[in-house]
Amino acid sequence: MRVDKIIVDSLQEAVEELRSAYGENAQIISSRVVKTRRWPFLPFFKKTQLEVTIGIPEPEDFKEQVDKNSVLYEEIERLKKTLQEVMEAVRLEDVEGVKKEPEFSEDVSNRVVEVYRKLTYKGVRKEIAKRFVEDACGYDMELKKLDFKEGIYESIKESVEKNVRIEEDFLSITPKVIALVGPTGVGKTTTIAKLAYLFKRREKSVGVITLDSYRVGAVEQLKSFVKVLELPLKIAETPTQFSEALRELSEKDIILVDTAGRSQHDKLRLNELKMFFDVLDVSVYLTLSTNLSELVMYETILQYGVLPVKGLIFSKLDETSYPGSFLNVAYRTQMPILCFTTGQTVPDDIVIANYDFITRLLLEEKYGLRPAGDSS
Ligand SMILES: Nc1nc2c(ncn2[C@@H]2O[C@H](COP(=O)(O)OP(=O)(O)OP(=O)(O)O)[C@@H](O)[C@H]2O)c(=O)[nH]1
Ligand SMILES: [Mg+2]
Repeated sequence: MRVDKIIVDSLQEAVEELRSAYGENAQIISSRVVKTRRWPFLPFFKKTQLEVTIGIPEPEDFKEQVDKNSVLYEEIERLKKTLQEVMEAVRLEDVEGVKKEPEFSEDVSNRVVEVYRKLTYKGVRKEIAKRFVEDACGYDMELKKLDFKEGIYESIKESVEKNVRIEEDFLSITPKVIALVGPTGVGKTTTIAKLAYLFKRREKSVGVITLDSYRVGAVEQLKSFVKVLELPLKIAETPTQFSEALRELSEKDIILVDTAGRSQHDKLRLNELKMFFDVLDVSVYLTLSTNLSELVMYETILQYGVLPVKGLIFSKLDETSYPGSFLNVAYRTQMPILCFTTGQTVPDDIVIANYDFITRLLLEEKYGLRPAGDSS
């Protein structure tokens, strides 16, 4: 990819100029305000303009990775359509409330009703809770009702396995490059540190790259983590520097990539990130804080759909009273969950997604926040 700079009056102008000269694949990497002379011979009359850094892809850069990502993007497009409808339904439900309990297809046993209520109490939407308990049931000839096929825990776990996707064997499969993206302050950097520790404990070699050199203190925060773990850290500000850093760390089993938090509404900054991930083979995970409302989580997934997001991380589970909302999102999007984070402590407060943990989270009064990381 070739990186260039242009001076324009507005971002709109930059986008138009870029598209007409280089087509859809050219992207804006960053922009800054500059003062330019209105007339070269009169130094005092200055005009405020934008200096925009643009990336012009070379054809060979894109081909392979875009082919790979196109399947992912097709999935994301399908998901976006479903999410629009889901969001409308959730909005209505939140505003008007659902007056009626969904009807079960058959009469159900008392313990099924009890578990159904527990799930809804934890924030699982009624129709989703119904689906989860029904999938865990069979018809009991003696009771002449629907009842759990086995014990409550085993039955619900089976249902969770059927309805929720997780990244299986995440800690074992290497080599790979994993990038965490998401809104500001959701816990990306802390999660990178926790993941680095888990991989290291499994005797994998780990390198870290940060694309976050904007926020004051961001690099220092990461430096303090990697220093303790004795890991190499590279800082990349442009896609070219990023591919250079990846090359330098190519001997590692795992490369973890931290990014700057970006509001889901900031399209320009999201498109900057796209430049980094469309060209190189990176597994991108979107981090969502579970204390966000479910609607905001859907909205964030929609807006982050400009990136090849492969799966989700649910952070700050310790801060939510309704852990069920993550289940609604995971069920409705069918995006695989990579991990949960459960507190501020590095490296302990992380759980690599596993069906046992999710089932306990749904059924137990107070879920066990530890041990978990490495239970897979
Ligand atoms: N309660 C709780 N706090 C967390 C968790 N994970 C991270 N935090 C805290 O959230 C704050 C932000 O964490 P960071 O890791 O810096 O978040 P970030 O997404 O990298 O933030 P930006 O880079 O600014 O976008 C810190 O105070 C963390 O200690 C968690 O699972 N639970
Ligand atoms: Mg950060």
